[in-house]
Amino acid sequence: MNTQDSNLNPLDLFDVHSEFSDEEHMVQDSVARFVDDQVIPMMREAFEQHQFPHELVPMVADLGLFGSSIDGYECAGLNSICYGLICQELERGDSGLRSFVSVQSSLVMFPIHAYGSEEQKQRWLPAMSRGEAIGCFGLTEPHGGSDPSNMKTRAKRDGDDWIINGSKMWITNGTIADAAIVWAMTDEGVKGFIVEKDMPGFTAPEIENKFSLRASVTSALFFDDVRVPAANVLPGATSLKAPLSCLTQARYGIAWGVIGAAQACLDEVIRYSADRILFNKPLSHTQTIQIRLADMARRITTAQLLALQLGRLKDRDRLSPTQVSLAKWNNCRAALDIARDARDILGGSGISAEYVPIRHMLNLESVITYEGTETIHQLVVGKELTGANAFG
Ligand code: TGC
Ligand code: FAD
Repeated sequence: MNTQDSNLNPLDLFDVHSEFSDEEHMVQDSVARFVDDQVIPMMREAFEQHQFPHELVPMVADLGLFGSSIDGYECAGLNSICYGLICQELERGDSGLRSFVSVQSSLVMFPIHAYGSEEQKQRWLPAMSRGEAIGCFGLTEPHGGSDPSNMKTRAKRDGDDWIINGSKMWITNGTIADAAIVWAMTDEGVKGFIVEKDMPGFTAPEIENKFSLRASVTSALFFDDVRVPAANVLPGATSLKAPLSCLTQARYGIAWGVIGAAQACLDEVIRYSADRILFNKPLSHTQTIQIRLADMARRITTAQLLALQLGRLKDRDRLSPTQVSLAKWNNCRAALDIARDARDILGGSGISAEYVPIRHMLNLESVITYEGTETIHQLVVGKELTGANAFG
């Protein structure tokens, strides 16, 4: 944390922290400690090595961060502000780790909890909460992720079973998942299936050579006549609305998470510009740099206040997907712009992994794309304002 003579925290100029309850403070502080002590020291190497840090999984589980919003099934039952703060602190470390937790919590445990049978919940949720089972979420297909209604992966009934054929692309955790929540078109509309890693005909190769989210596993999923028993169909998921409702949960977490990445960049660049002497004075004493730092603080503050209100609406069960779209769009754009500008203020050092902005910047290129691209979220808000659907 940067210290200055003022009482204001440069990373929280509007003291949003004071709005949180004791429980929310406790959750934020414990995740922050974990990120400072365990995550940050290893993330640079994990990113450089293109390796997901598996050793963090039991620690994340011990902190109760998987499925933290779920009540019961060995989950923590925390409120939405707590979930947001968890994402924010994790992403201050690295977007790849936040992605891992987002997928497990919002895209795998959430649909099992919301749409699964009691037997599915008992089988998967406690194991996932303990980090003993890992999940992934397969919605995007190679021909175009923005329009999941044009889904080509198909499931056909065969007696009591279903046979799945098709493929998914860009799937976080795919290669390391024990269970994949797979969305497929059927004669009865879109359904959700729990595909288990050893089911014959199912493969999940890792996508190599990424320049973004290098500490996260991203995979393709292939289904070649995969036979899935009826017991693995999510009974409550009966249309595209089911996977889209999962996206709302994950996008909510991202709107909070990216604030952490932006804070890490601003923190770094405030320190760097104070120490860097150019033309006989610290870089931070120039008007242009101060304007750029002030602009970063403005964007972070706006993002924090948006996220806070979003969380309050969610906890009152009054959240609309349009509000989540606006926040995901605004906060990802803010974080990416901050990371890019922070990289530039560092000059040549900005391209070195010794400083955090370039890693956050590269990660945020994925974060602004996945869970709905910026354009998709702009069009969701446009539809809300005009009543006209510009997607069709
Ligand atoms: P549309 O006709 O608008 O909607 C169909 C039904 O679904 C409802 N709905 C939603 N419900 C909850 N949450 C949402 N976000 C919802 N969006 C729509 C809608 O009300 C309707 O309900 P009903 O009762 O009328 O049937 O559907 P559309 O086909 O026109 O699509 C709209 C569009 C373009 C917004 C949607 O397709 C979309 O969001 N596209 C982007 C796809 C996307 O974001 N994919 C993300 C894949 S997962 C991922 O990226 C994980 S990254 C993981 C990590 O963190 O590492
Ligand atoms: P496309 O849909 O082909 O879009 C290409 C471009 O066209 C974009 O710029 C887009 O904004 C623009 N565009 C689209 N529609 C319009 C329009 N109507 N008007 C104007 N422009 C438009 N998916 C999952 O299902 N599960 C995961 O776990 C997952 N993890 C991911 C992890 C990573 C690292 C990445 C990069 C992606 C992940 N995704 C995942 C996929 C992600 O959701 C998609 O990449 C995203 O939805 C965009 O789909 P696309 O890549 O096919 O791009």
